Amino acid sequence: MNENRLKDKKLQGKKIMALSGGVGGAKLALGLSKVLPAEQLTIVANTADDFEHLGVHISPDLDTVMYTLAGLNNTELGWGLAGESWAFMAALERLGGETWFRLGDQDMATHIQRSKLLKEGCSLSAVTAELCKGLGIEHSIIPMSDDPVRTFVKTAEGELAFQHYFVREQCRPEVSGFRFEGIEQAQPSPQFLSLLKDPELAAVVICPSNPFVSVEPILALAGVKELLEARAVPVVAVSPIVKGLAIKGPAAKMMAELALPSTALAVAQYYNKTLDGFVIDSQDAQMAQQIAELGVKVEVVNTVMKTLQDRVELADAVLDFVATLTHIPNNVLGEG
Ligand code: FO1
Repeated sequence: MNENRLKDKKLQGKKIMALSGGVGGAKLALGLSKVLPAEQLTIVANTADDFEHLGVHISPDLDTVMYTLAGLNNTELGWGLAGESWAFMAALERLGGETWFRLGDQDMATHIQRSKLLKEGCSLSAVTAELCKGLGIEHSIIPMSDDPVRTFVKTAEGELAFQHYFVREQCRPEVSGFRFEGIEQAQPSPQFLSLLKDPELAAVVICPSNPFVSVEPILALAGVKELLEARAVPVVAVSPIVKGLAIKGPAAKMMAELALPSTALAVAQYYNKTLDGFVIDSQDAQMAQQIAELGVKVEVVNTVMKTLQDRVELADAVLDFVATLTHIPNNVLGEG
């Protein structure tokens, strides 16, 4: 299903960049990978959820996107690998080790191999390329940065490292804000930066990930928003909120705690000036007008992705929408 289905000639041969966090974003990334050939799609994954744990470097969002595009992802858990076994966890438990962050036996191979290559001085970009090759992934999946950026969640009990908040405390603490440690020093990864500057870049798709903790770290990197602003390249986001609920993860709860209405409109307002287009679910169609009043073009489609077909259809709809926002002077389009 990898034929190049870009109906609209404006995008043919052009490059699409997708920004993705974990589960929700990875679904659309998969859909895009089924519609776009490898040379036309680059997925930039959030790395601010990364953490050192049990002596290994873990990159959850990179792994979720990689495993999803490799068709190996665990659909019950939403993370990790399908058909996983947990002998390592059981053995660690017996030794009194930390088992709150579940690490499957096959998944451990990823963390061990990544950590070994990082210790040998490889960049996270180079490590990711190696792991993708091993998993037979053709499309480019790249980290947002090779420098450390770590999300800290501000709660009434003080700051929590992201995985401590998300997994160990199961998102229970009330959130009052976020801090991305290292964001001031971190640079976009080399391929991310060159794609942002690439004249062949036709659009940026912000996948339906958590805006605050999965997408914001990517946009907050030095120069990213400025470069997006400077280029007449449409930026289109797919709402991660449908009918006031996040399909997966704590986005709706976070919005409530941040005194933001957990609505597609509030997400559009959050993305503010960054967006040219916003894709909302048919169940939120009544919000389209209010969102359009922000100066954002709105597309109303089914955004709930249950099947592979849903993922492909949403990808198609997003790319068709992008094409309508792509203003390429006619003389560039050539005859016909
Ligand atoms: N999420 C959980 O809720 N519980 C876990 O035990 C857990 C383990 C885990 C291991 C590897 C990995 O790549 C992801 C894992 N996740 C787990 C999900 C992870 O916390 C989230 O995917 C991201 O950090 C949020 O996008």
